[in-house]
Amino acid sequence: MATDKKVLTVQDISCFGQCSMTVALPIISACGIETAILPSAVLSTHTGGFKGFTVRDLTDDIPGIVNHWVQEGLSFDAIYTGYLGSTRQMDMIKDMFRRLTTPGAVKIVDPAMADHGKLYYGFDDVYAREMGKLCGEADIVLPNITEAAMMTGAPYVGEGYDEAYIRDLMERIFALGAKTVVMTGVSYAPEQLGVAVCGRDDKEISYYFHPRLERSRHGTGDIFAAAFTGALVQGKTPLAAATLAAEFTLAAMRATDGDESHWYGAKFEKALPILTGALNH
Ligand code: PXL
Repeated sequence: MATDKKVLTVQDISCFGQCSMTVALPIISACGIETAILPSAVLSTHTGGFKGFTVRDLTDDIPGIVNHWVQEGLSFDAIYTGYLGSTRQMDMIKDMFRRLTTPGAVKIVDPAMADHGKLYYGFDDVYAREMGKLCGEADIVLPNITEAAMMTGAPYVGEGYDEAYIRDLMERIFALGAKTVVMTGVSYAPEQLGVAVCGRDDKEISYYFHPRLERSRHGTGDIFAAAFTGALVQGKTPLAAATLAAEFTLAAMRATDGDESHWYGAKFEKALPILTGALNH
């Protein structure tokens, strides 16, 4: 049975480019869950390859929206945050965690600020450290390895690390205060890539590995995070939600392979039946 739970997601609207809000809303909806949105910024496109994009930061609009929702008595069973427009928004999100949640609500933070050893356009070390503090207030944090390193001050070593390195990154995120880490882009062999899941009190890290595809794609972290959120709110464990989300993301990437005109994102629409089939019954 689909639940009647409600999710709030806070991230930017990149009007064109298949990332952040334009993938999160349809994906969480496809999981059978009512989704409210709070846009952190509006950009004409994402920042990963387009030139001359426009940006409207919406930080100053957020307190009024939150206050109105509190007045209306609205609350959410999960709040999932992604790409943000400013460090000030992080305090606003901590406020939402307190004022807009049902008892037992799950707080999910995807740092959405870096990949392949580099911060995205417009972000700096201060942003990365502040994001670490926001992750400290989360139940579940969804970093890739670059983000985990940057927000905890750990070295980023590229490929060729071992489990002790991943364990150290996770311990650093637990030390910030987070309860569960779901780390993407983990690999101990050239032909594989996967997700590592660990709770603060778990002895072992659990993994879901899949074959490594030839190229990485923009927005796939957002696709993964949205599907993870939907599956988790539908009652899956973090490992089961991460597994389904990884399968869904891989299918979206495979559906895009070979279409060079679609360089800017992944065709997640083609893979939505995987989520509707797995979650809406
Ligand atoms: O996919 C993360 C993301 C979200 N939003 C914007 C981005 C990016 C990554 O570059 O530029 C605007």
